[in-house]
Amino acid sequence: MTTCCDVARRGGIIGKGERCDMGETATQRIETTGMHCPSCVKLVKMSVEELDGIETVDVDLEGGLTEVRYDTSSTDVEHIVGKIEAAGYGAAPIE
Ligand SMILES: [Cu+2]
Repeated sequence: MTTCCDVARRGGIIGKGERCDMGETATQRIETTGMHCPSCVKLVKMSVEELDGIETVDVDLEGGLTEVRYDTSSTDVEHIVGKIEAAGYGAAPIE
């Protein structure tokens, strides 16, 4: 689902980290397995960023951890996990 915030973000009306006051921002940590170099980190990051409503993606190669801040009205954990898995890595949300 594309929101007005996404449209505004793409059009450069609001910055990447900014958001409208519609949706809630959630932070999800995801155990990410199978990464072994900085290219893996980039791949995971780019894959997740393809989703609408993603605000920030931080990937920790050493710790095997991806931390995603996203707009709950645009996407959800299942979609994020699906993107990481589609890129060829293991993904398990951490409670
Ligand atoms: Cu790699």
